[in-house]
Amino acid sequence: SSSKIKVDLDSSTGVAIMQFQSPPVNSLSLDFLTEFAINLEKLELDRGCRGVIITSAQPKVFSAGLDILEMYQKSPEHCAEFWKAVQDAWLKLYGSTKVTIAAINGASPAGGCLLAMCCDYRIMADNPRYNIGLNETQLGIVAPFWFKDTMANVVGHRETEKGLQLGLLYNTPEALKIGLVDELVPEDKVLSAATVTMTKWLAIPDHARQISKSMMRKPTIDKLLANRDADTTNFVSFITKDSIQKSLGIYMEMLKKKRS
Ligand code: CO8
Repeated sequence: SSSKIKVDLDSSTGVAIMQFQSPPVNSLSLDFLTEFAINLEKLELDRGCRGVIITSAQPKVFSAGLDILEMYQKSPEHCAEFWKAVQDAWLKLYGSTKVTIAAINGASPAGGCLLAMCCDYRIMADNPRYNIGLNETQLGIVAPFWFKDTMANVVGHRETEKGLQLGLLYNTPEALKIGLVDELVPEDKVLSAATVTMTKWLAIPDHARQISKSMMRKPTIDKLLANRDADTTNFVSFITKDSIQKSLGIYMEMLKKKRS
């Protein structure tokens, strides 16, 4: 199968640009997540890489989040395998020792928002049609504790409490206001702005920055590591419920009808 992620490492700067190229909407399928984790692992082990910028090669969408088809009418075994891949991608990105920057050049709901929130810094295209947030409750599903922790670590407890319950998708000025993104720039400047920020972050000695990053994130990461299997079991029993499957089916129909 063709590659869903393109990685270009500039050996002179040590900066890798990772582009999502899984049309139409970069949904996070099992294959996508597996390739993502492998690429991150490779960069992690590469001493010539110091920073990673993640962005989309698709117009208008950064990532549509988890591929709903991986959770709809699938066996419990498949759901468990899928969920382990979601956990693994999160662990690798949230725990990366590299400087990570999200260049959010399109809509970024749910799992797309999660990937962006895992980065050290977020720059979003200032387009009124783009939004970002953990909208899970709108699908009738519940973001797990480590999605919640990741959001709380970015925007604080109160905004997370509102955002999670209401399944809020924030437009770009709202996202900037609550600190869900750090910067808004014109659409065609997202990648260049990310490069400028990367240069600033790379001016800090790696070891000192890495220890500081780990100090901030380790408790959140350790919490999932200590509860990984239980979290998978929880996900599988929840997602395979008839009522939840029904909600997902209705949501998929709504996505399709929206266009006509
Ligand atoms: N999964 C699977 N298929 C998708 C997804 C998705 N997440 N998103 C879009 N698609 C499909 C659409 O159904 C459509 O298919 P088709 O061509 O067959 O009709 C195609 O992709 C293109 O989609 P759109 O026409 O909607 O494209 P637009 O450019 O108009 O809009 C958006 C792009 C804004 C990204 C829009 O597609 C959208 O809002 N998608 C849904 C996003 C969403 O709600 N994702 C939530 C996924 S759940 C998640 O990530 C976390 C779950 C946590 C686990 C919970 C534990 C129980």
